[in-house]
Order: sequence, then C-alpha cells, then structure tokens
Amino acid sequence: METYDALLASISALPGTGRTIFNPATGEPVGEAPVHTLDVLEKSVAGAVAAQPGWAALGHDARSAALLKAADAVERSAEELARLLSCEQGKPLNGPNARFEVGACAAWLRATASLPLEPETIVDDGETRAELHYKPIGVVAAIGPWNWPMMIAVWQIAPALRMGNTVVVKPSGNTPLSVLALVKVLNEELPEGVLSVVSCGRDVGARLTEHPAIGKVMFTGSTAGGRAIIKSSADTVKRLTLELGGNDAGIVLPDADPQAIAQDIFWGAFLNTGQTCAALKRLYVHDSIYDAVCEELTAVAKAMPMGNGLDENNVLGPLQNKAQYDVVANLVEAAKSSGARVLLGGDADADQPGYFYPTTLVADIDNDNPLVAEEQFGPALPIIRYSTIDEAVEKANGLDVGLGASVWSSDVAEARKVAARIQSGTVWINRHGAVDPRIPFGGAKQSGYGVEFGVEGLKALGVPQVING
Ligand code: TXE
Repeated sequence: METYDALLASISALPGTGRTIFNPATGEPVGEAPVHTLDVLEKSVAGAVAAQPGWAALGHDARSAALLKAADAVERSAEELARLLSCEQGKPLNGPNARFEVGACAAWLRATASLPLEPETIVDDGETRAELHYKPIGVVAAIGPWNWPMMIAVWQIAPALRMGNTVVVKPSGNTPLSVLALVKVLNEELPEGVLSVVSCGRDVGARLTEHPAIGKVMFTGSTAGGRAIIKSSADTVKRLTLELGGNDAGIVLPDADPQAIAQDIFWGAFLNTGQTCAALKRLYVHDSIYDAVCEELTAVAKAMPMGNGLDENNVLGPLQNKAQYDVVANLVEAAKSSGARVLLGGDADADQPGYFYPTTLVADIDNDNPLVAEEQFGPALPIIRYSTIDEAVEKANGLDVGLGASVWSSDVAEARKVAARIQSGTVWINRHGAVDPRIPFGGAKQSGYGVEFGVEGLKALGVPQVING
C-alpha cells in the first residue's frame, strides 16, 4: 500500500510524455498521465501474448485465488484510489460514488472469482457423449469510458483473467490516472504481463481493435465507438462484447405511491450525477399521479448537495468534462425554448469553476423533444405524461437503444406484465440500474450485444469447445 502522493508520483514517473489531467470540480491539476505511443502498445500486447499460456495453465482455482488477492489489494488502497477517482472523475467520495465504486471493484473481483463454471454434458445417450468446455481466447483488449472508469475496467478485466486470458486495458483519455492506479494496485498480486495498461489517445488505442494478437475486445462506450470497433475488428474476426449505453425509460404505473418511490427514482436517474450507462433518462408518469410524482421528486432532488467531491457533505458532483457539460446545457436549453416546464435547476452557471450543472427536472415535455429522444448523460431528467399503458410502452420502445428500463408500481405482478413488453436488456421493478455481479447484464437494439456478469458473462470470455466422442 502506498500513500496517495506516492501512488500519483509512481504514475507520473511511467515512461511517456506527461499529460496534465485536471480536476473537473476545480480546474486544478490532479497529476500527469503518460501518453503512450504505438511502440508501448506493441510491447504491452507482446507481453500479454508471452504471459498468456502460463496464466492459462494455472487453472481456474489458482486464477480465482489471484483475483481474491487482487481484491484484498484494492481494499488495502481503497481510500487512496477513491480520492484519486474523486479528483479525476469528479464524483464525490461520499454517497454511491467514489468509495462505492472502489468497493464495487473488490466485490466484482471476489464474485467473479467464485462463479461456478464446470464442463457441461450436453448429450450422453450411450452412443454419443458430448461435453462443452470453455477455453481461453488469448489476449483481451479492455476499452473503457470515463464515467465509472475503475469499476467498468474491473467488469472487463476480472472475467477475462478468470477465464485464462491476459488483458491489455485502454482507459478513456479523460480518466487515465484512475485506471493506471487501479491496475498498479491489482498488479501487486498478479504475475508480470498478465495485466497492462496503454494510456493513449483513441487513434493509438484503435490499433488494439485490429491487432492480430487480440482475440476479443470488451468495449463500453458510445454507440458510435462501438460501430467503429465492429468495423475495425472485422478483418481479424474478433469476438466482441459491446456495452453502448442507452436512453433508459422508467414507467410509473397509476397505482404507484409517489412518496415511496421518489428517492429510488432519484438515484436511478442521478447516480453519478446522471453519467451512468443504465441510468433512468426518461420518466413516463401516468396522468393521475403526474403532479404528485413531480412534487415528491423535486423535494428529494432539492435536498441532494452537489459540489466538490472531497467535501464529505456532497453526493452529486460535476460533469466529468466540458463536452458532456455542453451536451446537457444545450439539451436543457432546447427543452426550455420548446415551452417545457422547469421544476428544478435548468440554468447553467458558466461563471463558477468546474463543470457543475445543477440538478434539473423538466416537466410537461413532448416525447420527441431532444432532451427525451437523445441520451443526456447528465443531471437533467425529463418527465413525460402518459394516459394509457399502451402509450407508455410504445414511447418507451420508440428509440433504437435499449439497455435498461424500469417499471414502478405497488403491484409487482402487474409491473412484471408491463416489463415483459419493454425492449431492453434489463427491466428493473421499483428500482433502476441495480447491477449485480451474479446477474447477466447487456443491451438490446443498438445498446450493444453480449452480456457481462454471472456465468453467462464468464462464458463470453471463453471459446466454447465441444469434445464429442
Ligand atoms: O465515448 P467513446 P466518449 C456515451 C455518452 C457520452 C458519449 C461520448 O452519451 O456523451 O458516449 O463519450 C475509446 N477504437 N457514453 O466520447 O468515444 C475511447 O478512447 C478504440 C456512454 O467518452 O465511445 C474511450 O476509451 N477505442 C458510456 C472509450 O472508447 C475507441 C460511457 C469510450 O469513448 C474507439 C461513456 C475506437 N474506434 C460515454 N472509439 C456507457 N456505455 O456507459 C472510442 N474509443
């Protein structure tokens, strides 16, 4: 375990020209990240290729034991990692934010280590005996975003390693320090070459998606990024898992209790200040309880402090970067000029330091308004009125993405019936965005393909092989 300053100094000392990373809450420098070139990428891939047979030969039990030790290492450095994450990403230490994310890294490593995966006997009828095994793929590229940089890296790394692959990680250029620090800590317990990071721009990173030595790309990011990776990986027929974000709908049925659901709806939408792939981004509320839901949600939202993440009082932070800040501000402006009613927030304060956009709730907004139809990925929630369930389901299904969704009701059986009609990879009932390392998670439509987590997620990091005879 190192002190925070020693951890940052060791990252700044890595080879490669330094690039200063700034805190999105203050504009102050956080540290220096290396800028890796293609040579470094080639060395990392070569190291991963060399280390892979030995890592695979260890077998599931030894690899799981290493993942458990890596989880211990994360816990030993938890406070230093959380502080760095808060300074670089902006999310507060407190609330379901930086400490929570570091805790999730340890939890996912442990859960992934303990998932059962035995060969399956598919046919055994006296004449044919066919068994299904899962072999390592080889070297996996893990390409991640800036919203949950550590947790999503672990979502990609842990199952890949457990299955006997080695991994080269390419973090987002917005949050390289968090991932470099995380990998440094994980490597306290992993053999050399098994896990490395290339801290580079997207042009250099793109090489991973066409590199002949990479067998699979795990990608979490934008739909445009996913499309580019499908194309660049085609020549080498790479396996892909694509988690491409979405624009999740929540449907509040007429029998829901507005007061009882308001807090959970708030966190479903505003987790990580709205910068969450499976956050609730469009809320459909039945006409009969529309005003009550708006009122309760406004009361909850008003009480949630936003500010510098190192201040323990805060549970909401800034947008991570200027581009995302502009997306949110422009979408809210467009909603306002269309005549939608702002219940809370809605006025960007460009004079304050940092990319803070106020918690914003917008009511009486049309379904085709850009704030509804486009993924805002920030702290602004449109609330749309509906009068029949058919109408709500049609609107929820009306986009070409479908990662998560939720149904809110006092009658779980009724909610399940509505859930079955929604086109998304997950539908939660009376909560939103609650991911779990035991439960498969993935997208429908252009939210991507393949699943992460659970035994299904492990299998996705292996090559199925049938032994027949
Ligand atoms: O994502 P990108 P960005 C959404 C969100 C946000 C938008 C853009 O709406 O506004 O995406 O964010 C790497 N080959 N999400 O620009 O561009 C890139 O360097 C290789 C949803 O950050 O997809 C970075 O490491 N790598 C999302 C990562 O992919 C490539 C989380 C994501 O970058 C690449 C974040 C290529 N061709 C943003 N193109 C979610 N699903 O949670 C991009 N990258």
